[in-house]
Amino acid sequence: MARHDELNVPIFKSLEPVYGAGSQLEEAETRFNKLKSKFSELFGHAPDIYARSPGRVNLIGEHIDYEGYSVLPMAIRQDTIVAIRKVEGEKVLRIANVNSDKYTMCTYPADPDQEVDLKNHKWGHYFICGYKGFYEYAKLKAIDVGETVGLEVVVDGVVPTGSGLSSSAAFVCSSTIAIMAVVGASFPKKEIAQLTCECERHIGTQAGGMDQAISVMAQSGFAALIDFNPIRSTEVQLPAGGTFVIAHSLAESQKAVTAATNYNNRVVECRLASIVLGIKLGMNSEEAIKKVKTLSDVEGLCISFAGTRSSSDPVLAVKEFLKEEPYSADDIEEIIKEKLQTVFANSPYSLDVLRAAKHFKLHQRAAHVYSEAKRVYAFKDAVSSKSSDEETLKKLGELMNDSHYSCSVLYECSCPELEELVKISRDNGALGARLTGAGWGGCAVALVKENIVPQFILKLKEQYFQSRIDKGVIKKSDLGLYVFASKPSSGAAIIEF
Ligand code: NG1
Repeated sequence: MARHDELNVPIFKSLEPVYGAGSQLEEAETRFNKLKSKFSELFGHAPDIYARSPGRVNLIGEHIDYEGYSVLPMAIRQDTIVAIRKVEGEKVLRIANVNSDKYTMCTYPADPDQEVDLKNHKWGHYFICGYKGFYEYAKLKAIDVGETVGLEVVVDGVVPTGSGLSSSAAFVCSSTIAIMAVVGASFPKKEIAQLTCECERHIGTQAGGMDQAISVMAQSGFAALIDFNPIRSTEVQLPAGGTFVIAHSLAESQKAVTAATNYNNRVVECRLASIVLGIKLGMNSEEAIKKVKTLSDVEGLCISFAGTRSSSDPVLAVKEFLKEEPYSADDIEEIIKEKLQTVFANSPYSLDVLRAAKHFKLHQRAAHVYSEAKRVYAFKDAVSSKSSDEETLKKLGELMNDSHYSCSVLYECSCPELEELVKISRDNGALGARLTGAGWGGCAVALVKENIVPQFILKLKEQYFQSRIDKGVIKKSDLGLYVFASKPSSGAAIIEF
């Protein structure tokens, strides 16, 4: 039997297989009805097809997907739905949103070669990422998808934006799958996971593939271990008795806007750390610059070094060969015998990083990546161990706490609000709590014993959210959007009524 990630995205004729029964189904029915009416109101017909893709919460494995390491997220129920209709003979893409007050209609030419105008950020750009990425992939695979056509589109997204829950991946994946479905193309889920990751790079972040992979390949009831190169998803059954509670710090993480100093900066620092390690461990500089792209590329060398100290921990090489003090560009150029501008000449986003950076913290970033990669496997091993659920949950909580410490202190991707939220979570009985997603704002995830979830959420409301309600940051009636318990949900689907 084929692995589930080798199958195509499922096509359903009703909503139950995606949303189950009960209140979630009712909520989904209301959304689809609203989406359909909005579509008719704007375009005068019903859509041809719908595609939906969920957001995700990453349980462990932060900022390591772009270094080639496995991560362990789960899909959440909040998703983005894209309603779409093909308009033959037209060459315009009209992208509207059910929330038209906040997201006004964007129009683009039906041209897959158009550039995404990054200087002028618009919400509709995420659809164009999917559009460009799909046509690039079809071209690469020499698949004839015919003449480009006009598209009418209405989007309904309920994944909170800037929250570290991958609203952007939910939007890019649902857009890409909707475009594929409406032009009659279909690929296995693992190929869509790969291509949607490439898609999102058009928005200007040098992202890894975690968010798209889980959004496309998730299975209801399971978290997933996502491996890269090649991309693959293995289901992970979480122990009974624990629940993940997600809480928004209310600090919005503007990933695309702050890319040069935050997200992409870390990608560049990791590349520099890996080149320097490669050289210190015996590669000549030309070879290292040409061949070494990620810390996983030099892990073997680091482990061999650790072997000389009777260990297999790559962090030993980091401690030995990367100084803790920040490196200046000159320091690094002296080691690698090349100008940084030359190393990154083909990557405009990295050149933006070099212009903005004052120094580079190679030791800390590499120590985070190698130790976090190990924690992902420790998490997976704990889940599949024979220990009691109680012991397993305790171990998972500890690993989450260690991950947060590493993100906060070594990778510096936390912020005061996330620190406060994580502390309050632990003070109120969480077995473990950590920031989730890119950080610098967004959400924290806490592992909580099932029997204390209601009281835990109440405490977060009192101790974190009430003061923000009093200051008018959020409305009390919206609290359910900012703090909620989550079970592993299903991945992308196409819906044809
Ligand atoms: P979010 O939380 O969606 O910003 C980002 C990257 C991931 C991963 C995490 C950090 C995108 C689309 N996603 O996630 O690939 O690197 O940060 O673990 O940029």
